[in-house]
Formats: sequence, structure tokens, C-alpha cells
Amino acid sequence: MSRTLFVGDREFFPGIGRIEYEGPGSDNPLSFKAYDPERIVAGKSMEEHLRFAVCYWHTFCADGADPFGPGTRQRPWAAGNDPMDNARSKLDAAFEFFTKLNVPFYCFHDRDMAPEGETVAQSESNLKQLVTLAKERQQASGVDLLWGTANLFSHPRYMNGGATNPDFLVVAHAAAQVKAALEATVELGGQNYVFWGGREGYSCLFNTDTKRELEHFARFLAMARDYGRSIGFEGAFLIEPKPMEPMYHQYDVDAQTVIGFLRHHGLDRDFKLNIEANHATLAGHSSAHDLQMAVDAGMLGSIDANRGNPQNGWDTDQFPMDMYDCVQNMMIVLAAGGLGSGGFNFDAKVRRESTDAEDLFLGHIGGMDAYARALVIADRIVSDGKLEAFKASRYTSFGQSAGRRFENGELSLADLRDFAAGSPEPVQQSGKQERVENLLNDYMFT
Ligand code: XLS
Ligand code: NI
Ligand code: NI
Repeated sequence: MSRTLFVGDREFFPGIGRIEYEGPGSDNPLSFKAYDPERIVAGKSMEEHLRFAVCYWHTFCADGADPFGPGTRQRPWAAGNDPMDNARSKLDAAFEFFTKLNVPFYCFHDRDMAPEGETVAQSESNLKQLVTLAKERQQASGVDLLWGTANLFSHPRYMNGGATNPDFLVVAHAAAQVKAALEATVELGGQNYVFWGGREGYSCLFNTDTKRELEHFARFLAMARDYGRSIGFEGAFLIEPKPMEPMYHQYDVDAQTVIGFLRHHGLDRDFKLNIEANHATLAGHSSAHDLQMAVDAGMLGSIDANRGNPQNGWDTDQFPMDMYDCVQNMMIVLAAGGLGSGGFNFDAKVRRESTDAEDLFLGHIGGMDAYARALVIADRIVSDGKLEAFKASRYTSFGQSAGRRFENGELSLADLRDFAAGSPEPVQQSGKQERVENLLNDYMFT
């Protein structure tokens, strides 16, 4: 099917056509070297495995501004005087970008798509107008919504939090935004709805009742779930853990913290996790660790694909290029049977010094090729089964007699004592980390 690449007579990325798979031999930087959407790997096409999404905020709202200087990029869709006109131009630019890049999905915050109004009602109306247009663009382009979310962290009213704000009126404003963002997500057929607790946390324990704030948070999430289900949202609610930045302490620290919180409050049937690589590293983990914890709990929902900078502790949101990380992440996703209704959302931005419009494409092309290569390598590893077999071999003692009875809950602490007392000293078993790491390199480079 041939699609028009942009709407009307305004082309925002002139000189760039549809990005095609040209293979590893191509020297065209605006082509895919590895991502071939139709290529079948482990029984599914690359497009179905990877379910790539572009994020609205970094790609169409950010202009390169940082705390030390203003934006460095000209964004033609933001050049007008009327915020609603700009929002409509931005939507057209976004759909032109999605179509040219050939991604199946996108993600957005309410305020990325439509500007905040003077009142709650006006903000709702602004969003509704843009959602109507977005629905038309989705139908014309075939691009779908992976997830929607509400920005409960930019407006100054949220400086002390959204759902966990000590002021009930601010909590009510947060609820108004989530209600409208859920309606927008349902209207656009969004497959998931995300909560990232940007300012759900605190900076000083002397002025914060953490127990009360966390109870408010759980109540708020339950209300959002109930409202979402009542208007026909059937997708997954996702929490995106992050330990800090902007708040000093954020409540959704990492995967295991969020899993415990959701289970404690009985939210684990409707909520899963959206794991962002750079957030896991901020928490002192690897992205593979947080993904594995989510998979083990049966709660992996989706992935924000990016990477941090190993030399500092910020959320630098760089495009994923580190092949060791990508391969490990893909091994976990493949072994878990895929992402279901989740996807790989590029929560990533080009550097402040990358000022050409083309750089937005190059960043995404690099990330898509990195994960396509990782998929092929991970499939080799997972289907070969050597690593998995070695892992399983370390636990064989639990498959037999007393070990099995222990796993079945049939033994007491005293039984274990007697087993130890009646057996010889354990034979030393090497963990063979060097052997398994060497094996990974063999798979990656041969
Ligand atoms: C910020 C988060 C944010 C969420 C969506 O660090 O990654 O972009 O993904 O609110
Ligand atoms: Ni982030
Ligand atoms: Ni994110």
C-alpha cells in the first residue's frame, strides 16, 4: 500500500523520503541496515517482535534547551503565535515523521499534543480537538497509539507532586488530567496507559508524611483504573519506575519496589511495568536486571528504549546503541515470549549539538537497527539453549529428593538441619561466569 508521506502542502522534513531497509551493504545513512520489518525471526516478523514507537515529547517538543542555555534547534511547527495552531502543525509534523520512519506506533503526554488552557475545561477542550485530528491522522497513516499518559510534573502547581501532593486541590487537578488523558487514550485506541511518577516523591523527610502520600497514590491509581475500565479501556496500566530526577526521592524507585507496592495494594491484576533502561541504571541496576524482575513477577508491560551515559548519573535519554545491553534485553524479552501489547518506545533524544532535522531520523534509525541486530543475536542464543541449559544445571539438586520436597514446601527448618547434618560437605561448584560471558561474545561476533 502506498501512503502519502505528509498531509496537505506543508512538508516538515523535505528531502527525506520513506526510510527503507537497504541491508548491511548500503552506505545510505538514511536507510535501515538491519531492521527489515518483514524479516521473520523466531516465527514472527521483526515489526511484530519489536513494535517500535516514537515519543512525541523528545522528538517534537524538545528543542535542545538545557539548564545552561536555550534551545538550539529550529522547529518549524512551533514557529507560529497561536499555541493551538502550533499544536496542529506539530501533529502533522509528527505523523509525517512516523510515516517516513515507518514505525507502527507512537506515545504521547496530554500536554505534548495540546497546550494547557486557562481552566480545566479549556485544557480538556484543547486536548479533545487535537485528539479528533490525531484520530484522522492515525486512520490515514495506519500508525497506532502504543500508550498515552498525563504530564503531572511540568506545571508549577505540581512542584510538590501530582497524586502525592500534600494539597488535595492539586491532587484533584492531577485527577482531572488523568481522566482526560484516559479518555484520549481510549478514543485513539491506545493499547496501554502509563504512569510515570515524575514528581511523586519528596525532597525532605522533615516536611513529608510519606505513609499518607503513598496511600493517596494507591487510591489515585485505583480510581484511574476504575474510571479507565468504566469507559472501555481494556489495555494494561503501566507504572514506569525511576528512582530520582526531578525529585530527590521518587516513590517508584525500581521494578522490585513497584511490584511490591502494586501487590500490597491489590493493583497487580491491572498494572504492569514500563521499564526504561536509563531509569534502571539511575537506580544502580542494569536495564536487564529490571526487565528480569518484571518478567519474573509476570508484570513486564513495555519498554522505554534508551541508554544513559556511563560516566554520569543523569537521565540523558540517549538512543540505545550499546549492543551488550540491547542483546541482554532482547534475550529476556524473547525468553519471556515477547512484549504482548507493549513495545519498544524510543524515550530518547538527539544531543543538543545535533541540530539538523535529519538527526531526528538518524537517532531513531540507529536505535531500530541496534534492536533488530539484537533480536537476531538473541534468537541465536535463546534457540541454541546452551546458556539456559547451563543456568538450569546449577539448580539440579532442587529437582531431586529433599531439594524437590523443599521447593514443594514439605520440609521444615529442622528437616533442613538434619539433611545438612547427615550429608557430606557440599562439593564446590564453579559459577563459570567467564565461560558464559565468553559464550556471549562468541554468539555476538561469529
Ligand atoms: C522521564 C520519563 C518520561 C515517561 C513518560 O524520565 O521517562 O518521559 O516515559 O512520562
Ligand atoms: Ni526517562
Ligand atoms: Ni520514559
